Amino acid sequence: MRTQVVIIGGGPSGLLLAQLLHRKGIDTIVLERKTRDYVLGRIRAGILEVGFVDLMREAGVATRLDRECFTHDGTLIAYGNEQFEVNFRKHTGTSVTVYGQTELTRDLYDAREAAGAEIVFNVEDVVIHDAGTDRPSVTYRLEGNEQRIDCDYIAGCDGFHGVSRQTIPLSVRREYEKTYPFGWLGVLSETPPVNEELIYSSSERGFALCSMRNANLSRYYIQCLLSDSPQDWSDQMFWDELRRRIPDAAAEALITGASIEKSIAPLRSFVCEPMRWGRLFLCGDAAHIVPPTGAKGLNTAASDIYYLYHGLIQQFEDNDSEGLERYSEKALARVWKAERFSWSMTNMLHRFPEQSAFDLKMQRAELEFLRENETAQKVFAQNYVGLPY
Ligand code: RFL
Ligand code: PHB
Repeated sequence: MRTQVVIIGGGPSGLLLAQLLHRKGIDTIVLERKTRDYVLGRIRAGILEVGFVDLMREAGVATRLDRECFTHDGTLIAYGNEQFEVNFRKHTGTSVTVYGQTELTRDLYDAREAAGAEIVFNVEDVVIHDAGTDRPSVTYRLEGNEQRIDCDYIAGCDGFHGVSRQTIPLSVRREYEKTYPFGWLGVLSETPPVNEELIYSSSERGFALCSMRNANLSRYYIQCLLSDSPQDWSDQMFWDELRRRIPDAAAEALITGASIEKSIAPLRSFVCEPMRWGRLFLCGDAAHIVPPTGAKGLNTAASDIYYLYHGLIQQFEDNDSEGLERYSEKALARVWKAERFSWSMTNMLHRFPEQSAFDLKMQRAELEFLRENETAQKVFAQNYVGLPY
């Protein structure tokens, strides 16, 4: 088999790139290790920056998103019983979009199927060959048979545990990592959201977040121990703990119900440099991870896709390799700023096991400064809605 671009990973990064390239007449084959239902069963991101929404529109897959999304002009930040709003529109003239990763992935799968373009599910043993040469290829096993695709370029969109990053030799690859001593326990429930805007809440008992997917689907998170498992938390325990960590008015307004999904995610910051090796380009979680506090994971994947998409167009349409050569540098410049914002928001809002009384005072001073200072709010808002590409 032969194609122009092999895309490893059928998550949002891989599918978005595939759809954008398809619209420009560039052939791709997407290889996905799992099934479509498995990928759509993962409940993850919910907040999209304007850059992401623009790419969905450019890919021609934003009809349902534009119809069903919520637009949020600000977010609430709470500590103890205090709360304040950071207004994005006032400070940046823009807003963020609430639309679940599950829904946008479904839209991308539907578009790929409607276009009759290829996604190979259930692939095993994917191996990248000769990425450092002009003739790369990818082999994999499907139902026990070895397959091979020759191609011009490879996009490694296979998430944190994929094979693409590991293909970059250790002599070239540099990895930066920070793990946090806690996780997030998330619950999805068919209940109306507690508030119109998200509430990021720092409490003595740990962090909590009130988010949503639609008018009757809420997403809540609480900071938990890394040793916890979702089975340790009954629905009742979860709702009781959430109520203790959010301001009284929200706790009273909270409508609870049966959880339809409950999972724990560890928090990690991670960056791999470079993001390109020869004809292999890493995108999204394959190259970098942020703690979810700033809602930046999926949005940073989108900026990678933007740079790679434009680099590939420049190469295929104008035979100009400048965009591809500068891919890693451009993507990383934006990634590190999203890493910094996610790290600082995580530090500001969570309880850490070894925190001293002094550390707690520092957190409180930072929250009060943000509440009182318009310039600090503007900086927060600029980062939250997304830095320019
Ligand atoms: P994904 O989604 O992990 O997809 C990678 C795909 O590659 C497949 N794969 C392979 N396929 C073929 N061969 C192999 N060897 C393969 N190995 C793996 C996998 O099966 C999978 O289908 O990566 P991608 O596409 O880069 O997308 C990244 C996003 O999923 C991620 O950054 C976000 O979910 C992060 N995130 C959030 N991001 C936001 O921008 N806003 C948010 O509000 C937000 N909330 C979150 C989040 C992540 C969370 N968790 C669970 C980590 C909330 C949470 C709780
Ligand atoms: C979500 O709705 O899943 C969500 C929202 C904001 C975040 C993280 C997750 O910062």
